[in-house]
Amino acid sequence: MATVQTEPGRVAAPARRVSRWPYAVAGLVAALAGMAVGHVLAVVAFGSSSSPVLAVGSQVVDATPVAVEQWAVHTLGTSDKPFLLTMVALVTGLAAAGIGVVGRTRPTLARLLLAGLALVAAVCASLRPEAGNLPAVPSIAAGLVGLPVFSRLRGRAVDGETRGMAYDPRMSAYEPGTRPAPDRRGFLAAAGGVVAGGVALVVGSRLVGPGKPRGPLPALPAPVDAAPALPTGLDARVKGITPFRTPAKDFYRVDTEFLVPHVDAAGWKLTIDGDVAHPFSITYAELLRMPMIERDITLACVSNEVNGDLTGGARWLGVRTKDLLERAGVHSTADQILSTSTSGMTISTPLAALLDGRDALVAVAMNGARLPDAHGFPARLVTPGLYGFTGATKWVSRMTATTYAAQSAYWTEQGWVTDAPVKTEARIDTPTGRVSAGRTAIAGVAWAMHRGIRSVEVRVDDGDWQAATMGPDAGIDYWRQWYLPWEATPGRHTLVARATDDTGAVQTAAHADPYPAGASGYPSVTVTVS
Ligand SMILES: Nc1nc2c(c(=O)[nH]1)N[C@H]1C(S)=C(S)[C@@H](COP(=O)(O)O)O[C@H]1N2
Ligand SMILES: [Mo]
Repeated sequence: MATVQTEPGRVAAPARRVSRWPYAVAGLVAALAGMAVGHVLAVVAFGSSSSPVLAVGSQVVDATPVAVEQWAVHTLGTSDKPFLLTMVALVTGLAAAGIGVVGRTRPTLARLLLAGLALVAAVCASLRPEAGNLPAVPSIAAGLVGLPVFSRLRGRAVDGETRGMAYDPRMSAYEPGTRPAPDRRGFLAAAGGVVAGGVALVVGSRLVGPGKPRGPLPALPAPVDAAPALPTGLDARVKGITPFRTPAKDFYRVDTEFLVPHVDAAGWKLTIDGDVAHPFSITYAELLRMPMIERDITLACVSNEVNGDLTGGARWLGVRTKDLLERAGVHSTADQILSTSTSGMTISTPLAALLDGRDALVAVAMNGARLPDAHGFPARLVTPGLYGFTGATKWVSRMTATTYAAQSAYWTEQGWVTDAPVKTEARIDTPTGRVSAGRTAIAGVAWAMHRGIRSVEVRVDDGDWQAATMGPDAGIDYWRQWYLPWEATPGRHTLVARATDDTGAVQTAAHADPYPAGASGYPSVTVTVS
């Protein structure tokens, strides 16, 4: 029970229960309305990175300790971004609800605090490396919309509360004697209307949204050096095995972007600069006129846990990275290429890996089609043998020859290694969980990009290592499928695998976490046979 304090000499109103919910709702709805308007304004006019929610979320990601980010990638996979956005909206909404309750008795303080939330978003948006012009505008608009929404809803909440009460100066929405009739329905209608309007705005902006019209694009060229037909894999013969080639739609995705960038190829350029004799820029059409090669290359993410699924094999079409670097004339002082994406992401690649003759590409197509937006349209790096975070910059727009001493990339700042050859790993795809007794197959893939896979062995419980049957070999930069027929007997069994690369080295049994140089250790699964 709360009593209403009154001025000395006034008759105290009968004590009664005061509901704080309408004030919380007022704060929450005001924040939602502001975030919706700010988001829509950002997406349609100022660049999505200036959306208040996205800007705060991006700043949170950048400030997140690596361990937490690792956890997020593994626990949530690529849904870590929608999750983070929801969290930002939720935390902001909760904070605003709390501010709304404060506003019951201290409306000015509440308005200042709400303005403070908008200010935080404005600062975050302005700090984004990919910020366009006037990045603070959507956040300021969020505040300009949120504050009056809050004042109106708070006014209605006060109406509802002050029915039959003595005038309380702290609840001073109205002068004594001028209070209108309480209006609970009006309050709910107003709050509901604001929420519905916000939803309509966000949904509407999705429809007209960021999909910039892409004019007719120049056709993809035929490769001057085509890849041989990919041999038929074990896909049809072994149930549950990873397909030999990963369709683009199933290809794992790892990046720091909230919204997949939609790059307008007509306005895109790739610039090669830094410690070079002849810096230059080329357009998409010019890039497509350069000689292209086609290669089957497997990509792996350094964040992939042992037996994890952050790997994929695809056919890439692209210009040799080396051709571009040679045209620019990289000075011998450089030791890295710092590549930058259209949204300001930076990735370091050891220069040596780009010049040593491997099929490092600036790729424009994947599995015979233009790169999907999620995988880097209009162009990305693909560097066989290096984890994606050092060799596979998507939406690449600049490649700067420099040194590790002079400039460091996003993940280098977070303590990940800079020289990151992919570790030899086998993965067990099947069986998992429960299987019925009888003949089945233990199967999976193994990779050791740029060394190649020679063999895989499997051990059941404490038995001997048994040689698996190997699938076709599509070159040292591509993974291999393998399987071992198995007579499964009832009970619990532990299956372990290990791969040997083409140099004859067996993968290490030593466990390592993904951070900072990639996971290692034998993959192991426990199955129940019945
Ligand atoms: N611009 C940009 N490129 C990027 C990243 C990124 O965050 N931004 N992530 C890298 C990482 S960690 C990996 S593993 C690969 C993944 O490529 P994919 O999403 O096409 O599978 O992209 C790399 N290229
Ligand atoms: Mo990665």
